[in-house]
Amino acid sequence: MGTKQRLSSHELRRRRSRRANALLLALGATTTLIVAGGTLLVSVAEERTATEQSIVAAQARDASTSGAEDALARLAADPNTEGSWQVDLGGPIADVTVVDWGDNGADDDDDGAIDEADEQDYLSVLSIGRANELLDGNGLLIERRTRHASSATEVILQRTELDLAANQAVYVDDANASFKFSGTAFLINGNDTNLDGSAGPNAALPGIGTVGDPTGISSQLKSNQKDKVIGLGGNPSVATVSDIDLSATMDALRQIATVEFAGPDDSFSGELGDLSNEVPVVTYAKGNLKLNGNTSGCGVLIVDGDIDFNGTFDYAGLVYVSGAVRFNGGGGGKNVRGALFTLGAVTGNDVTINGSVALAYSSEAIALVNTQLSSGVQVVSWRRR
Ligand SMILES: [Ca+2]
Ligand SMILES: [Ca+2]
Repeated sequence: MGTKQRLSSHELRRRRSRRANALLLALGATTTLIVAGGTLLVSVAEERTATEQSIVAAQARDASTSGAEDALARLAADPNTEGSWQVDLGGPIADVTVVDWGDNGADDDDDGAIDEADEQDYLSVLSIGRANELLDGNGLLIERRTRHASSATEVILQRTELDLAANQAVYVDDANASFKFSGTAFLINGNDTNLDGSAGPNAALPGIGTVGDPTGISSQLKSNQKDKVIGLGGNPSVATVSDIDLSATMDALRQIATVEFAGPDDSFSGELGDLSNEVPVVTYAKGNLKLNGNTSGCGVLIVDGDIDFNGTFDYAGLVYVSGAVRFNGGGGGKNVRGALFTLGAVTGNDVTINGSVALAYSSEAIALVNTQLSSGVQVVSWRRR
């Protein structure tokens, strides 16, 4: 007889049942782990999607900001920048549009009037940054990847007007300047004169203004020439005026010039701005300039050198010269309404006035330049939407 323990049928059933429970428990645990693992995989995938989407959204926002900054850089270089262009940011792009509120046929400030005076000094920049979106030439969506985004930046800007002023018709930075006045066909006039030749609204200024003692200049006029410099104080109207930092003024103005002569010696005849339609431009000559034939213009003329007025010259605005000013005889009348400023020549006469020359202070000409030319733009508001 064996000694093997015999188990009762009851005991056998009990043991089997316990093993089954353990197996079930084990199975249960595995299932839980599998379910948990599945949830984990799903949430990692969702997180990656969200991260990718937020990267794409950030790319679109950055592109939109870069586009607006590009517009501001262009406007700083030329305050008259308008139109649409695209900035490629190596993948993301920005579609940039600059609109001048003054002539766009829209009521931009929402006051019921279109392109009225209030809108004239404003412009807006709209920059739409796009990431993973491809547009055709007409701005229509061609292709969009699964993860894509766009973002718009709107900037409202105000043009800053020029603030040029004159305290005399002709300013000479050096009281010891040497003049060559020839004949009696000239008139330097400090009385405010309108563009049509009629009397302007402002009080009279000196015909010639300088820093320091003015007698050095007035003594260079012959007795029959003294009444050819008229204006405040009279006969001749040469007076001390406040010092102007002419170099700094010229330096600032040449930044906004839209017509340039490269130098060192240029000759020109024609139009420098539109005098008859009163459309001013800023002209900068980077050296000596000879104006020949028939020349007319309106705006600001900056000459970093000597200027020779030959031929006929008719100008409304402000003329700044760092060297000698020579109105040479013959070839027709020379007419400047506004103001003329000179630092004086390095050698020779500083100012030569020969022939039919009329230089008059004109508050109308100066106002025309100040209101129609802008020195730049300033940001009024910047928002992303
Ligand atoms: Ca408008
Ligand atoms: Ca309006």
